[in-house]
Amino acid sequence: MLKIGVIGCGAIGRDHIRRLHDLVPGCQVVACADYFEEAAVKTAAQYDGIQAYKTGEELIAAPEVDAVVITSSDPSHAGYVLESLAHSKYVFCEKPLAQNAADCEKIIQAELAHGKRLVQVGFMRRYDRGYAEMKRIIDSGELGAPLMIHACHRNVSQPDGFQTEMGVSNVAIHELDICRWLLSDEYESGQVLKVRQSACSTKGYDNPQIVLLETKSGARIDVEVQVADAYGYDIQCQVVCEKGTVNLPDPYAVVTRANATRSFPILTDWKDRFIEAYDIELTEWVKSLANGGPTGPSAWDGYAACVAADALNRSRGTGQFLPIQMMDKPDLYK
Ligand code: ISE
Repeated sequence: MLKIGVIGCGAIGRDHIRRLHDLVPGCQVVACADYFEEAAVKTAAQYDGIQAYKTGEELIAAPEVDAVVITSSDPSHAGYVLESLAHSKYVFCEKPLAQNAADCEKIIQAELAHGKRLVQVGFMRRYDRGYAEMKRIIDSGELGAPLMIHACHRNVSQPDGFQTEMGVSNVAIHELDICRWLLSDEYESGQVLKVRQSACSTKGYDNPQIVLLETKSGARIDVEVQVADAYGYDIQCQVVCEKGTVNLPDPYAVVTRANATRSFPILTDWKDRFIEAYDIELTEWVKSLANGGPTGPSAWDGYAACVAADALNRSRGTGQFLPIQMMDKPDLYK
């Protein structure tokens, strides 16, 4: 039985604790911690056998914790991952792995020093059945080479404190991972553009933005990013190949016909949109640790997304595509 400690008792932290407690076989949540201690105490009180710790560091050091799940705020991720590695513990870190590529490099170096993979990054879209089927079709070659991706990522709202850069580093980071995964390709260059701004968006950050990327093989990607005031949580992705296209399916929704109208609901919460992907992701993660170590998205994948995010955020306002340059891939990740 894998004993897990969860750092971060916000929305996704509580959701993962519920999932690990109710659904995922072979594990037990034994500890939680949060920057706001009351949040950890309140969460722990809802379950038998979960102890609230004052700090993430104490939780990581606790002897009963075999593996750490990090769902705290983005700026705290890298520090907790490094601390988990210092204690030789398996660690699952929600996206993004770090705030920038330099911190991801530190994580990679620390993991390399162990000589084995200990880190998995929460790029859960790879476990979504729609994306997985798209990848199967692209990889089969039946549609020829992929040439372009048109994607959009529309959110209803963001918490206070949201900033323009997070439209890339926190939101479009999902596309930065899934596009390189779908195409089995790396990025060559990228640019982020501000477009006509929505009059509904009055919180001081750019909304919408468009992310443009070119891959090593010359494929082009455009991602529309809306972080607030969209009509729902709407994720779309179309891959254009030489002989046809593949589209991400909409989530399951019942169609109502009434009042001369055909309609179906659109989800508003990202945790619901990808609920099945999260379930599969954590189930597979726990299973993989029993079988010798994580097999899902690695520290390298976390790094690749952050290298692209850094370049994109640097490009804002320059009117230029900037190079996306990664270090050589260590053997551990090949
Ligand atoms: C959130 O952290 C996610 O992962 C969602 O997928 C994304 O749409 C949202 O904007 C993020 O804040």
